[in-house]
Amino acid sequence: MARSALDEMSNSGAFLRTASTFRSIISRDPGSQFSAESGRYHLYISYACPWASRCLAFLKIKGLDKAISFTSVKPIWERTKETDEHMGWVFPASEAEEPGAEPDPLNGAHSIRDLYELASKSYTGKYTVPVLWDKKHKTIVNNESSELIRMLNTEFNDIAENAALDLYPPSLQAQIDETNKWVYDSINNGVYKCGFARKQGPYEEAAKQLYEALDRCEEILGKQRYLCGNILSEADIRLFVTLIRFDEVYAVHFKCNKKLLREYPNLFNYTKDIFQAPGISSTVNMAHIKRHYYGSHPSINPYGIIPLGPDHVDYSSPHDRGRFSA
Ligand SMILES: N[C@@H](CCC(=O)N[C@@H](CS)C(=O)NCC(=O)O)C(=O)O
Repeated sequence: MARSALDEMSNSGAFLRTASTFRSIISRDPGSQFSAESGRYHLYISYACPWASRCLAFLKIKGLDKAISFTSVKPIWERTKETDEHMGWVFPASEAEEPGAEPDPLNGAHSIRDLYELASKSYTGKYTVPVLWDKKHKTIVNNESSELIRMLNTEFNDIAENAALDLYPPSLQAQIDETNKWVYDSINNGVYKCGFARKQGPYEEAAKQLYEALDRCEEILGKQRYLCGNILSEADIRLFVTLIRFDEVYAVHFKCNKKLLREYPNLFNYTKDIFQAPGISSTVNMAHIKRHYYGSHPSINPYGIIPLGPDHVDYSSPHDRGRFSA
C-alpha cells in the first residue's frame, strides 16, 4: 500500500491519489460518539499542505479557534522512525526550533505517523495531514479534509463565534458540489498530476486540463465576485488554497508555467480578496509552503534548492473585486 505521495503512481506514469481512511463524523447531537464539544478536538496540520490549510481556514473563518486547538508540524519531511526509511511530517523538539511549528502538545509524538499508530495498530496507509484528533477517545476522528470542512461549517455552530456564516448553504449546495468536482480534478489535484507525472503524455494531459479549468474560473470571475455567485462559499476556500501556492510553488516545482496566476486579472484579484477575508491571511505561511514542496520531493527537486522568486507578490494589496456587490 502507498506510504507517501511519491509512491502514488499508475503504470502509465500518471499520479493517482489514494483515499483517506479515518472517516468518522462529528455531530452536534450530544448523544453521538463524536459530539461537537468545545476543547475536545485538536487539528494537526502542516501550513504547507493545501488540504490541511483549508481546514484551518474553516477553523478561523467560523471563529472556532478557541474551541478547537491546532498544531502545525515542521515543513520539510524527515525520517519518521529510526528503524525504516519512511519520510514524512515531524514535530519540532522545541517551540524555538521552527517558527510556526510546535511540539505535539497532546501525545508528545515525534511524527504524524506516531499519531496514526496510536489510533490504529493495523494502519498501513499514508500518514497524511490534516488529522482531527479526539482527546476524549485518544484517536483520529477523520483525516479527510473535504469532510472536515463540512463538519466545521455546521456541526459546531453552538460554539462557533461566527455561527451565522454558512459556507455550504442549502440553496447553493448542488452548485458548490458541481464546482468542487471540476475544480478538484483539474486544479487542486490537477497541479499534483502535473508535478508528479513520470511520462510526458500524462503531464501534458493534466496541464491542458488545468489551464482549461483556470480559464473557466477566469471567465466566471469576470461576471461575479465568487465561484458560485456573489457570496463566499466552500468552493472558494477550496480553490484559494491552490491559487495561493501557484506562482510561488506550482509554476516551477510542478511545471505549471504556461500562465502564472498574476497574469489572470480576475483570478489574481480574487485570490487577494479571499486572502483579505477575516482570519484567512493567518492560515498562509509562505515560508513553510516553499520549504516543504521544494525540500520534500527529492524525485522532482533532488537538491532541494528553493527558488528565490517571485517573493514579491503582495496578496494584501488592494483588489478590484468590490465592483461586484457582495
Ligand atoms: N485526502 C486527504 C489528502 C491529504 C494529503 O494528501 N496530505 C498530504 C500533504 S499536502 C500529506 O500529508 N502527505 C503525506 C504523504 O504523502 O506521505 C485530504 O484532503 O485530507
